[in-house]
Amino acid sequence: MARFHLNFAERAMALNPVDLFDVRSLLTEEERSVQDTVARFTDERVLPIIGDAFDEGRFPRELVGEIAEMGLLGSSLPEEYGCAGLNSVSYGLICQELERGDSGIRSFVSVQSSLCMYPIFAYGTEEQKQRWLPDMAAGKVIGCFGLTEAHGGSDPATMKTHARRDGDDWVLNGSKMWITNGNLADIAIVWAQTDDGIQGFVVEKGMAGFAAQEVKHKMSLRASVTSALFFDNVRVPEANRLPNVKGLKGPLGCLTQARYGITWGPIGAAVACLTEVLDYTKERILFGRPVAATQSAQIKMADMARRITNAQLLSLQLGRLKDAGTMKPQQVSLAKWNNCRMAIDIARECRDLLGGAGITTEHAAIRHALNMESVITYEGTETVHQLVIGRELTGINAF
Ligand code: TGC
Ligand code: FAD
Repeated sequence: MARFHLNFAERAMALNPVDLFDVRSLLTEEERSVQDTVARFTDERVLPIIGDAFDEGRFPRELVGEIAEMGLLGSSLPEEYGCAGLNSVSYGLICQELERGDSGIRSFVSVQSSLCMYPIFAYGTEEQKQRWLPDMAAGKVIGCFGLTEAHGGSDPATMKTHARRDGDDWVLNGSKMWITNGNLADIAIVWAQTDDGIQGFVVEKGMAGFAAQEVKHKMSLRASVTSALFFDNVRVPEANRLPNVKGLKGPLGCLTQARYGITWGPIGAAVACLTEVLDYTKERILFGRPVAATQSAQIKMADMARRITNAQLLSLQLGRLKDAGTMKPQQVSLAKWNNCRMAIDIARECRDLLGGAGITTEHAAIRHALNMESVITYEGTETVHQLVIGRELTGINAF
C-alpha cells in the first residue's frame, strides 16, 4: 500500500518548509521580535480582509493607524524624528511579513518610508525634517513619490516635468504617471528638471494647479491606490525644495532604499503561496491519492522551497551589507530581479496546483501572482535590473 506520510519520529526531525535553512536563527532577538509583531498583524488584521479589499479595488486605509503605531513607517530613521530607528534587516522583515499579506500593504509602507520620508531625511533641511517626518511616522501625513512619466518610466532622465524659479517660488509644470498613494497623499515628492539639473520638491495637496487622478481598471495591486499627478503652474515655495541633492542620483538614491525593501517583500508573497499549496495538495485527492503524494507536485514544491531559500539568504546578506554601509546599488538590482522572478513564478505555479479553485481570491495565489506583475515592473523592470548587472559584468552600457 502507498505510504503517504512519514511516521511521527521522522516528522520530529522535519524542517520548517518555508525556512529550510533556518535563516531565522541568523536574526538577532530584536529582528525576530519585529518579524513576530508584523507577522501577527498580517495574520490577524490583513489576511481576514485582504481578499475582499482586492476584489473591491480598495486600499484598506483603516490599517494605517495600526501600521504607524507599530513603528513601521520610516522604521529605519532616527527616533528624534518620531521613527523607530530599526536596522535595515528589520525593515526587510517588515516588508516580507507585510507582503505575505499583500503587495499593496507593503507598497504603502515602502513608498511612505523609502520614497518619501527617506528623501526628506537625506536631502532635506532640518526644518523640513521637523516639519514632516514626525507626522509621517505617525501616519498623519501620507506621501507619494512622483518620478515616472507616461512617455517612459525606465528612462527617468528624459523627464519633461520642469520647475522654473520665480521670486521666492518655483513654478512647476508637467505630469507623473503610475504613482502609488497618489490620491491618498497629503504631500508628493516630485522630481523635476530645472536649469540646475533634476531637483526634488515637496508639493502639498491643495496647492493651486496640483491634481491627482486615480488609475482605474487595474488587474494588479488592486488593494493599493495608483494615480496620475498633474501640475499646472503650481507655485511651490523655495522652502519646499529639497536642497541637498541635484541630478538623477537624487531619485535613484531613494529607489535603492525602496528596491532593497522590495527584495524582501516577494519572499513573503512566495511563502504565502507555498504554505497554501502545501495544505491544499495534502487534502486534494486525485486518482486515489493526495496530489502532494505525486512526484510532479513534490518536485514543483521542492523547487519552490529551493528558490525561496536562495532568496532569503540573498536578502539577508544584502541587509547585512546595508547595515554595514557597504551595499552597492548593483547588488540591490540582482536581488530585486532574482526575488521578484522567484515570487511571480512560484505564485503562478501555485495557482496551477490549486486547479480551478486557484482562479478566485478565496485563495491567495492568484492575488499574489497578479500583484507580482506590478512588483516585477515597478522600481525598475526586470530588464532594467538585468542590464544593470550586464553593465557591471562587461563594463558596457547597453541601455
Ligand atoms: P546614470 O546617468 O549613470 O547615473 C546618474 C547618477 O545616479 C547615480 N546612480 C545611483 N545612485 C543611487 N542608487 C542607484 N541605484 C543609482 N544608479 C545610478 C549614478 O552614480 C550617477 O551619479 P553621479 O554622481 O555620477 O551623477 O544613470 P544610470 O545609467 O545608472 O541609470 C539608468 C537606469 C536605467 C538604471 C535608471 O534610469 C533606472 O534605474 N531606471 C528605472 C527607473 C525606475 O526604477 N523607476 C521607478 C520609479 S518609482 C516606483 O516605481 C515606485 S513603486 C513603489 C511601490 O509602490 O512600492
Ligand atoms: P517602459 O519604461 O516604457 O518599459 C516598457 C518595456 O521596455 C519594459 O518591458 C522594459 O523592461 C523594456 N525596456 C526598457 N528599457 C529597455 C532597454 N534598454 N532594452 C530593452 N528593453 C527595455 N513610479 C513612480 O515614480 N512612483 C510610484 O509610486 C510608482 N508606483 C507604481 C505602481 C504601480 C502599480 C506600477 C505598475 C508602476 C508604478 N510606478 C511608479 C511606475 C514604474 O516605476 C514604471 O512602470 C516602471 O519604471 C516602468 O516604466 P514604464 O511603465 O514607463 O515602462
